[in-house]
Amino acid sequence: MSDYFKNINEIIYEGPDSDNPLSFKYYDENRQVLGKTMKENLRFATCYWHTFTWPGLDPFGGATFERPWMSSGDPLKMAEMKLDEAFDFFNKIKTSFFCFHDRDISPEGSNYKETQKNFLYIIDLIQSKMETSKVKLLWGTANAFSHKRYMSGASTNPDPEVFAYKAAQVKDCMDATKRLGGSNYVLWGGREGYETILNTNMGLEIDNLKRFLELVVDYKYKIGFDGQILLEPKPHEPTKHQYDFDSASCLAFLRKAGLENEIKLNIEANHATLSGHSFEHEIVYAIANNALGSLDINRGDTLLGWDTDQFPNSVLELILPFYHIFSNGGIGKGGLNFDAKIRRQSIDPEDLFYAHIGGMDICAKTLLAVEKMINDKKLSDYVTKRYEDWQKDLGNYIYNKGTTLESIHQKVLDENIEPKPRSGNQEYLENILNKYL
Ligand code: XLS
Ligand code: CA
Ligand code: CA
Repeated sequence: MSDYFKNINEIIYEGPDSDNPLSFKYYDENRQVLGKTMKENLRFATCYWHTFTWPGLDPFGGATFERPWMSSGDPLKMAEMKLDEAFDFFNKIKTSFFCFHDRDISPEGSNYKETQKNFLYIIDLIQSKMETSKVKLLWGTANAFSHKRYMSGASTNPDPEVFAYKAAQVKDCMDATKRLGGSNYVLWGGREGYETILNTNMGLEIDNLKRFLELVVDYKYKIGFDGQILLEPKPHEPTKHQYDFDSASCLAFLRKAGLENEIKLNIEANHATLSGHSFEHEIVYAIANNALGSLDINRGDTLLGWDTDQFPNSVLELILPFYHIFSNGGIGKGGLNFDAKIRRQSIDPEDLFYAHIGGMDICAKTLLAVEKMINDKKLSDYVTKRYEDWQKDLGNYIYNKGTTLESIHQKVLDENIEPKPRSGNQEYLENILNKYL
C-alpha cells in the first residue's frame, strides 16, 4: 500500500499561465518538437538514490527526511515499501525512465549470497511492477563505493578480493539491467582513483581497471545485452585523483584499452563543472569523438566547491548543451537522468515533485528555445561559413594524400600566402544567443 504521496495526483501539463505548482508549465509530453514528441526527445529519468534513498544528511548533521521506508525495521520490508512509493512517484511524475544502483533498491545481507538474494527478490518485484507501469529502465549500476570494503577502490583496489567482489556485484546488476530491459549500463568509478601516491601503484591500478572493463564488455556480449555500456567521468570526490577525470581522460583511457568502440560516456553537468569545464564542452567533446551516451542532468553551485547535485533550473545553463545534442540528432539510447537531490531542508513529499517538475519544465523550455535556434540556423550558418575554406582549394590540398609539409611550405612561398586575421565575433554571437533565452 503506497500512501506517502497520497495527496498528490498525476502531474499534468497546464501551460505557462497555470498557478498550480503541481503542474507542468512547459513539459507537454506529446507536443512535437524537432520531429519527435517532447517525451521522445527528452527521455527523462528519475534516479532512485537521491530521490528515495538519500536521507538528507550532510557532513555536519544526520537525516532530515522522515520517509516511512527509512524507519528502523526489517530492511527488506523497508525496501519493499520504498519500491511501492517509488513506483507511485514514477507513475505520477511520468518521467519515462528510472535509474538505480543495486544498493539503492535492496539491502546488503550478512554475506554476498544473502545480498544477492535480497537483490534478486527486489528485482522480481520491480519486474512485476514494470508490467503494469509505463516507466522503463534507463540504466542500472552497481554501488561499489559506499561500503568500507571499497574505501581503497573497487576494481583498482590493492586487494584482488575486492576486485572479485565488485565483479560479482556488477555481473548480478548487468543481468538485472538486461532482464528489466535497460537501455544502458553505467559504470561510475567513485573510488577508482587514489589519495596519495605514497601508497599507490598507479600502473597496476590502471591495468586492473582496464581488465575490469574488458570483463564487463565480454559479459555484455555473452548475455546479449543490447544496451550501451557507459563510463561516467568525475574529476574528484570521493577520491582526490580520479582516473576518469573528464571526457578527454576517459577517452584516452578507453583508447589505450582498445575499448573506445565499446564504451561511451554518461556525462553529468555537475561533474563537468567540477573538472573545470562547462557542460557543453564535455558534451561536444564526446560528440566529436562519437562517445556521447547519456546525461545526468543536474547543476552545481558556483559558490560551493563540491558536488551539490541540484536540480537544473536555468535555460542559460542548458541552452548550449541542448543545442549541440539536438543539432546532432538527440540523445539516442541515452536520456536525461535527474541525478539530483532536493535540499535537506525540503522535507515535504511535495518537494520531490516540485524539484522534478521544475527540472522537466526547464528542460522542455530549453528544448523549445533550441528548436528555434536550430531552425533559424543563424549559429550553424555562422560556424559553417567560418570553416568553409576547408571545403575549398587549400583545405582540400592540405588533406590530399600526396601533400607533405614541404609541399605546403613551397605553396606558401609560391602563392605568397599571407593570412589575414578574421574576427571571431563572440559578442555578436552572444547577442544572437540571448534572443533565444
Ligand atoms: C556520483 C555519481 C553517481 C553515478 C552513478 O557523483 O553521479 O551517482 O551517477 O553511480
Ligand atoms: Ca551521476
Ligand atoms: Ca554528482
